[in-house]
Amino acid sequence: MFFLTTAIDYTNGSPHIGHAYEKVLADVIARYRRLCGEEVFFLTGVDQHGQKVQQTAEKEGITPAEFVARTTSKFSSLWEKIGVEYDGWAETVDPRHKACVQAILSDLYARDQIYKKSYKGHYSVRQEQFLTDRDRDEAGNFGPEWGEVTEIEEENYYFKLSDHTDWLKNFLEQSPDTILPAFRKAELLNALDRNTGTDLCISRPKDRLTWGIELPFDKDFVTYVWFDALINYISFVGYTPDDTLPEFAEIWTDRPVHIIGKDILVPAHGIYWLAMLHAIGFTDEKMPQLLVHGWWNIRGEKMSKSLGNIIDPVELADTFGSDALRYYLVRDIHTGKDSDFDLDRLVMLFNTELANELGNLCNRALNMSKRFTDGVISFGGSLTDDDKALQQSLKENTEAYRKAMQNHEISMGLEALNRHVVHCNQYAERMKPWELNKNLENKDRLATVLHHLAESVAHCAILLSPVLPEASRKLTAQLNLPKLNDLKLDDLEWGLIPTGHEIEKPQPVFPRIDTRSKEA
Ligand code: ME8
Repeated sequence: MFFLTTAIDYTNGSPHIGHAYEKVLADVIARYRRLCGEEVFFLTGVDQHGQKVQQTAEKEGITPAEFVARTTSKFSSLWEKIGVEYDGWAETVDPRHKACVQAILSDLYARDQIYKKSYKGHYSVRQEQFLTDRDRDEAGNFGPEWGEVTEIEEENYYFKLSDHTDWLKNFLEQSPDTILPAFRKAELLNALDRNTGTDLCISRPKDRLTWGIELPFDKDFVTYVWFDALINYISFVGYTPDDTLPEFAEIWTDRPVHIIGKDILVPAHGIYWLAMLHAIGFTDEKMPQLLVHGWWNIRGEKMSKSLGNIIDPVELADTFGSDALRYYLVRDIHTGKDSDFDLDRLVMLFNTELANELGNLCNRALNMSKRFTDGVISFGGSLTDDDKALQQSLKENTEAYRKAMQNHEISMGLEALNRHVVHCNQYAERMKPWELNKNLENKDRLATVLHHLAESVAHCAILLSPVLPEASRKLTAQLNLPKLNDLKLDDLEWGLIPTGHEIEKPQPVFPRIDTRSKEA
């Protein structure tokens, strides 16, 4: 089983373009692995506890439960709108999750992995954590990223993170593929060196925070939101410490892939989560891989409420369509790197690569077949060098696509697909089927050219399906071969369209985005 997860989004606000990117990326990878014939379980969801939620709900004069129910539905309805299809949905207020978190806490407490101590220090409300001197800036102050910082002294419960850091360091050093892309590993190892010897505060006293999961061994405390949230990766697939359900063993078969943004590798996933899994008995072979993506910025700046530059994915999907949004989000960024979100590029990439190139190829291939050969695709005899070159282009670009997609490099996969589409359009220009149609003697040649174009459309529809599943289905419907969508990548060999096959009447699948009408 290929088990894929995303970060679970905070429900203290509405979804933004960064949330949409991560979920679309995961959806594309899940669909790609299904296309490869793998069984996939894709889990995503929302992170509903914590101080930020409690504070925002208080400001709005409603209970945290009411507040999270409202914001959660904004996330789930966005995923439906833009075709993010998951197998499991994590909501951390779910009693199933709560029971699992409490069982893990009880187990760790019973094994002396959790202890109580008093601590005095600076606390950041925004980040919901105690700060140390390492968090001070060069001038010795706690910078604005920490928000309001107050000095407090309180008793709390601590997880013995320090028991696991030696193991973690060794494990990471010896594992080439736990952190993807690899350049993020150095950052994590540095942080780990600085972290050695410190334990993790995993509780918050109820006089400060009530909106959380109560500690099973002390009703005056709730669980730290990160300790609670990270457990979603196992609680929603049937894990319990004592009585693990068969469901869990079927899903967590080998190494799952957690997709996360670069801001939550250190320390949350790279240190806390791996150490937590080690503490509850996961072996090295079962440790997840962390696929760390970069961020979308706006004109080089971080998206933030205070800068007022947050981009709303719902508005974008309404204006430009879900296909344009999905395509842009995985096309204009290299997985692992940051990118600048640019509406002009969204429109340009859709209009050039989809409307002008792929859309044009589909329209002309299918329209000409409809007009010149009554919609019947047939093989027309011997192959010329041009035909062979087209078949070679398809072979090479499908191979490049597979390699890129296997490495989670969606943008490069789409580039390979586009290269073949461009090749086909140039082939059509050179072969001029409209000229061939003028003379009956060219009947066989015309059939061969149209067959090469239609066959390419069939392959492109399948290669496009992880990114634009709806458009892919529209294309195979026009080819009158909806069954193509059940094919696996290994089945993609020349000859998907049987000779004598009749296609449907073509309809435009990628209508050009007219920016003038959008501005009006
Ligand atoms: O961190 N571009 O939630 P979150 C790309 N609840 N990705 C972005 C982004 C941007 N501009 N802004 C945020 C949390 N993200 C925790 C996770 S997991 C057990 C708990 C990504 O709503 C961010 O990197 O702040 C993270 O992976 C995800 O959106 C959710 O962020």
